[in-house]
Amino acid sequence: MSTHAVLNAQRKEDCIIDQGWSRYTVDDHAIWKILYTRQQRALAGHVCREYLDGLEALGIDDGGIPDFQVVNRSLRERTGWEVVAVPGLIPSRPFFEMLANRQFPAGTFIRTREQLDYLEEPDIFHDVFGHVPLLSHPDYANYMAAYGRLGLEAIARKGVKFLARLNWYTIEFGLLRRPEGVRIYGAGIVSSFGEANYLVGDPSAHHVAFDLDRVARTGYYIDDFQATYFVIDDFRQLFEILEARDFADLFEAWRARPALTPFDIVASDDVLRRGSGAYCAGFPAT
Ligand code: HBI
Ligand code: FE
Repeated sequence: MSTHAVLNAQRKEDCIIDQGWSRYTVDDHAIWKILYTRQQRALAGHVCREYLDGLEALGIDDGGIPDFQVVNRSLRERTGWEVVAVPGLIPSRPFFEMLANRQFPAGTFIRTREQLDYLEEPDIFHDVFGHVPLLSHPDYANYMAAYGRLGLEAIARKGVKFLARLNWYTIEFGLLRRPEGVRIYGAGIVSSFGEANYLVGDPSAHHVAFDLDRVARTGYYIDDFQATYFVIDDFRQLFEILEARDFADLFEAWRARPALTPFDIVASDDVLRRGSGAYCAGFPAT
């Protein structure tokens, strides 16, 4: 199945390919090891305990690119999730349908040595090192499936833009509040050397307590570090918030409110840290 065909696929079955684990080269595995080792150093003391437990439970380590079949044996047992191989970004409908069915779509290619710090499309390191470990945590696993169900509703109600924001500020760049300080859970931070160091060391960004309606109206820059990070208390909170809301009135309510930029702070915000705002170069918000 060529990538082009996948881009037009509307059924999730048409997007799934074979990972072809035996085809990875020694250099592919060496690039995984470089990325893994570097991120473990950047994340030490700042990533949430649940993520580290997931890495260990699924046997994801610095030994090389994980074999989805091996990962899935542990993952299915724990939360019923499985990792399925796709050629890259897939259309929203099969994407949400997969999540609703506890299937996580992961790319199979790994970035080159020249792309260690940034690449456009999510590669297997972003998808598997960044996203997969937390799928072994029951509450997070439930949230991801609920997110997929809400995504299918969003397509029907022309609200995918709001789901993209919810994805961005939780699944990709979310933080957890802990007594000892915030802890990282978002895959976009976990898998990025630059953003992990920025999050840990730079005072520019705001930290605001998560609020579903607030996140749904907040735009984001796809190729810049975050000007605001949203902070949850625990994964159960995320799941229960989605489950508690009636989808029908949700999209109407979100459409009625004007969008915010990532820089904004509004009166209703529970601001945990007001950032210095010095950093962000600012790209057009989405
Ligand atoms: N496809 N493989 C893949 N991975 C994603 O994260 C992804 C996608 N397609 C659509 C999509 N994300 C977005 O629509 C959501 O993030 C909202
Ligand atoms: Fe991602």
